[in-house]
Amino acid sequence: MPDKIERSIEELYRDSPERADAEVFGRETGPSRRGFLNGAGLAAMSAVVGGAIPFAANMPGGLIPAAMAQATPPTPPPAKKGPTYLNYPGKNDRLVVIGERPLVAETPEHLLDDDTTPIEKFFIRNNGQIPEEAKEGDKWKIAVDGEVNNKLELTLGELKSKYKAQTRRMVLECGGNGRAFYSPPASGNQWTNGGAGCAEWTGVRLGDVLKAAGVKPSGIYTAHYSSDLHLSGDASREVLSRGMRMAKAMDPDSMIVWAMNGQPLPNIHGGPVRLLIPGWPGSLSQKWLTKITIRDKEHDGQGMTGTSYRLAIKPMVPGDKADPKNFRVMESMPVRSIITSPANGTKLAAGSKGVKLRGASWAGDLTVKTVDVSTDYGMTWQPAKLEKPKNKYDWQRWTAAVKLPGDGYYEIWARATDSKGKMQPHVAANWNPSGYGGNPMHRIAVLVG
Ligand SMILES: Nc1nc2c(c(=O)[nH]1)N[C@H]1C(S)=C(S)[C@@H](COP(=O)(O)O)O[C@H]1N2
Ligand SMILES: [Mo]
Repeated sequence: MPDKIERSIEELYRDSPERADAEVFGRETGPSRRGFLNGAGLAAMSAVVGGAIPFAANMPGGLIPAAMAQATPPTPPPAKKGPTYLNYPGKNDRLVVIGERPLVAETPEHLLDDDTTPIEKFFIRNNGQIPEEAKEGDKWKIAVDGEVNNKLELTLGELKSKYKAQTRRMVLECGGNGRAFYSPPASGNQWTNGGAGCAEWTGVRLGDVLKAAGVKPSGIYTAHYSSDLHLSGDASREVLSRGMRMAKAMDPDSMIVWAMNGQPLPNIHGGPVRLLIPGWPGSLSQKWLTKITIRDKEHDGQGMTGTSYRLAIKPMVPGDKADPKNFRVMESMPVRSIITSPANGTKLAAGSKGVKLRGASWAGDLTVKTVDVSTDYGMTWQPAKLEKPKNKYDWQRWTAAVKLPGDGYYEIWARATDSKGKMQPHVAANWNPSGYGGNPMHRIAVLVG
């Protein structure tokens, strides 16, 4: 057995984590009980992760070591060899492409180490074609119609001159962020934690514009429209058209924005003008915004029906068929924390006795109460120093210093707890077919020596 393990354990973990786990930890005592990581299993695991494992005794069975888990999200076989990096004007060449058509790219956690995410590092999510850049942005037209007393048609120039502008640093996060952590795999873009970023957005309150339009009492829901084309090129097919309850539209931080980090909003991020609806799935933040229709019922546009941006009300058996009646529209995003420094896979000099950590955390509509970190597979935890958000919906940066008792392989885990006491789970929970709400603790691998 030892020879076989050493030859194939890495491949095994990529192809069949369950089998690899059984071989390393042993399953002789039955499927629900694991052996200890010792002898041949420990040697094989150490060979794969590249060092002795000081806390091996705490390593949970079924755990794909962080050293290999992050680089290869559990996509169905054949597993990808390595990431494809983005090549796009103005974008960092270490963003990871998770879809080419439409273009989707995520930001590895260690590139989210800035307090404000630079545009070049900000994730990209398209559902359709990327439009040509608008030549005269201020002439761009936005309409407001539906259940309103005064239909509006405004140019971006008028929006800028007639309404009061504000700037907020706020997280934009894809509804599917964390989807790659689901098992069995959930369908959709396999985001790890990088479908999120935190930028300074400048624009006006959506609520001010809706007030000017005079929403009728019957107007209870928004519907968002844009000019991007369906991948098929068929102009009659919607790419994405989502909406929200009026209360969220009237939130003073729900905005129509034209600038990002003080720059005119780049075309790839929806320029010249988009919605920015913080705390809720990114799909509400319509790019290339052309129209908002106020409706007297929940919107039913592209991305509103079936299991799209919907969560299971009652827990379902992972992998099971969905019953449409068991779903509701996803609203606030769940609590999440990421370690932004060091990067996953960092090697520290032999004899290093500890490492300083930096990270970020956020919690949809809520704030983060605590972030804790562990170096011993969750046996013990220590609190991180957590900063206050700059304004509502900003992320909260955190720092911690942890001790590493000897040379070898470590996993550093981070978990956040939101202001209502909900904590990130060990594994992605509440499985749903389209994989929303996956927010397990972030784990990185660090090798000393
Ligand atoms: N018009 C339009 N708006 C859109 C999308 C799109 O495909 N078309 N994608 C949405 C989704 S799913 C997300 S997560 C965010 C991503 O914004 P970004 O590409 O600026 O990061 O934009 C949203 N707005
Ligand atoms: Mo998204």
